[in-house]
Amino acid sequence: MCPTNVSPEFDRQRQIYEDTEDLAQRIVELEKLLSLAPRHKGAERMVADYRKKLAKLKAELAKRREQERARRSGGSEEGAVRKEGAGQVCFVGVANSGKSALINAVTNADLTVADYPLSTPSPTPAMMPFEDIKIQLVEIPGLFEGATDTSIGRQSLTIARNTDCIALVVDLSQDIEWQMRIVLGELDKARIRLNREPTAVRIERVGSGGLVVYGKQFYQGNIDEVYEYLRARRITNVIVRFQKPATFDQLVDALDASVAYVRALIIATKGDVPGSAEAFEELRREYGDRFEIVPTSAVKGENLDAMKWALYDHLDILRVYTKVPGRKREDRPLVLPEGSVVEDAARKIHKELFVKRFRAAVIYREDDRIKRRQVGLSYPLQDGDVLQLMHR
Ligand SMILES: Nc1nc2c(ncn2[C@@H]2O[C@H](COP(=O)(O)OP(=O)(O)OP(=O)(O)O)[C@@H](O)[C@H]2O)c(=O)[nH]1
Ligand SMILES: [Mg+2]
Repeated sequence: MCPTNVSPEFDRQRQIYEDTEDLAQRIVELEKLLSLAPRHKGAERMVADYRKKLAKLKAELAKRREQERARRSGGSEEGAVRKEGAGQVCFVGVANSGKSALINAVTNADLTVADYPLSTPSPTPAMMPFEDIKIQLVEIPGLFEGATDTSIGRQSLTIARNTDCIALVVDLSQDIEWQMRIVLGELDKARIRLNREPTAVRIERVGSGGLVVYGKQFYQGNIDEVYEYLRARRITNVIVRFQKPATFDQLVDALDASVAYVRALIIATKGDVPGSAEAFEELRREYGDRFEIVPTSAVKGENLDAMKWALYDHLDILRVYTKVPGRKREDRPLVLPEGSVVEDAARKIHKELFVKRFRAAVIYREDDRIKRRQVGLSYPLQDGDVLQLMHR
């Protein structure tokens, strides 16, 4: 590399970078080095070389992580929780945050509630009856720094990555910042992204055509690093579409099939303890724009209905009650993903009869001025709809 006029800080950082062996740390040091790099013309070449190096190191790290994951997924399934009910919510928090007490308060479960850590040693499911359906709640053993590196932590987080919703249980009697740092940190290490937009970057692997990037204006950074990263990972034919503002990290996530995007909310608990109002304010100030926050107290049974509704809302499902002409509606609703239309319900009941030989559908809506309306197969359903199907 040609000698360039550089600052003493840069020189020092270069030494640190060159002496660092750990790959992840090397990346951090190189990023620091780049931030200290001179901006004049004579240094351009050097900076470009370092940037290429950085892309290579990141690609190497991604590859190692993938290998690690492949190794781990060969492990046992012991302690796995079978999904049941209309949807599943994982209760995640530090030890003693009050997860078990909350779950006991809204289910028939009798989990151990105790003031020592890890009183719930493995992932534990319970069923919560809610508005004619059942929602499965799973307590994930208390997280701690480094939990992802333990076998029980990995097993627990595998459940969390495949769940429908994560409830972050925050204890208003313990330090808020500390809890959030631990919990968000471990989830992030497990490649679980909360309330993140998975559609900001779309990746399409193609057989030929080279590297094509659309929506460059959305990329928040130097677009060269995108090409460098792809080349360094030996991805030669791909279409990358930035559809919304996106960072380098989002690009890396999008290329990584193992990243999970999960809806999440915060359940703030122990609202009965002194000082909890201030703690709740802090929580709202720091995290209110990223998460819905429901304040509760398991001990006093406060706001548990609001919690149930918030959990339900985060599952993004609809309840649709079917009805036979001349009879009352069914007691148990069909459960469909939000955004479903009449045809989705018809398919679930009896495809031959109600889709292929569809004649008409009638929807009854309680909170509607029009109480009864005749609709077609493409009509969007709403939560609580009563649906009557007729076939030829
Ligand atoms: N004041 C108050 N204390 C609570 C509340 N909920 C739980 N606790 C207490 O907090 C401690 C921990 O409660 P658990 O429900 O066992 O907490 P956990 O998160 O399940 O703990 P682990 O399973 O060990 O991670 C116990 O001493 C509970 O009595 C609450 O709403 N108010
Ligand atoms: Mg517990």
